[in-house]
Amino acid sequence: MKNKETLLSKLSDCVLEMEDELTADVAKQYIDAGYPAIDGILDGLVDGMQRAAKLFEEEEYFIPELLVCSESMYNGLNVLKPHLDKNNFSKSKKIVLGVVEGDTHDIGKNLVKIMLEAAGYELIDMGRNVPCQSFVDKIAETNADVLAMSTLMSSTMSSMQKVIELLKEQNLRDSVKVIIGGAPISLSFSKKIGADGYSPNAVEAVKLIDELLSV
Ligand code: B12
Repeated sequence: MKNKETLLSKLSDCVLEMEDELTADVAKQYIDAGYPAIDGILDGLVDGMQRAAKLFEEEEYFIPELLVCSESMYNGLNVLKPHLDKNNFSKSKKIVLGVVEGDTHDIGKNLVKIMLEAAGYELIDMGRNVPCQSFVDKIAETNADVLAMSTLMSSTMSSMQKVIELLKEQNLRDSVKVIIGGAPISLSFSKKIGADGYSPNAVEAVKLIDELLSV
């Protein structure tokens, strides 16, 4: 049986090296060996995606490579996700989640969704490039407890502020907690625009929401 570290680095390499189908096979070997799905996702698949992102910044990988890397990552996720330790108690709390207007980066948002679902929350996923007013309409329609917005681009960060302003104008701000995240987001930006919180990754996002809702 392969040891955990070997399989984790193989998972990471599979994503980086665009091993589309092999990623799922290695993920199966990892699960069959009895290792925890959460580590396989974060220390294997996400690690590979982060290494790919670094090569993109260094202009060694370009958009087509990144797309195949993300496809490999999703192939592995499909295998690992059903094995995440689920909190079997539904928390009876609803979260509206989406990527803001102008931005189509959704890998991080999808990871946040997976972790929150595993923690027992009900997720309403609005996808990516979501118009500001659509977030507000969805909060009004669903009475959700939390609005979670993601962006990876500095040019679209201002949409988050716009959504908060719209919530205020439509008297909905006090009925929903707003959290934000994504690579260019910081705690100080979150405070500046009047959000209730920020977290740097998907695991911390669960803790943040648990705290905000006192569950
Ligand atoms: C993959 C990628 C793409 C893929 C996206 C595929 C997809 N479906 O998502 C493709 C190739 C399509 C793409 C396209 C573009 N991209 Co791009 N892309 C990236 C790249 C390399 C990695 C992003 C990623 O997936 N990271 C891995 C995930 C796991 O991390 P993450 O998203 O940060 O998410 C984690 C946390 O941030 C957090 N989180 C995320 N969301 C949320 C939300 C909440 C509520 C919380 C609490 C936490 C949280 O939790 C997540 C998991 O732990 C980044 C570079 C980088 N280093 O980030 C550039 C980058 C984001 N892209 C960039 C750009 C400019 C573009 C393009 C305009 C084209 C171009 N010229 O390159 C287009 C965008 C078109 C558009 N309008 O949307 C720039 C943005 C620059 C900026 N600061 O504004 C970056 C930074 C690259 C660069 N340095 O130039 N891109």
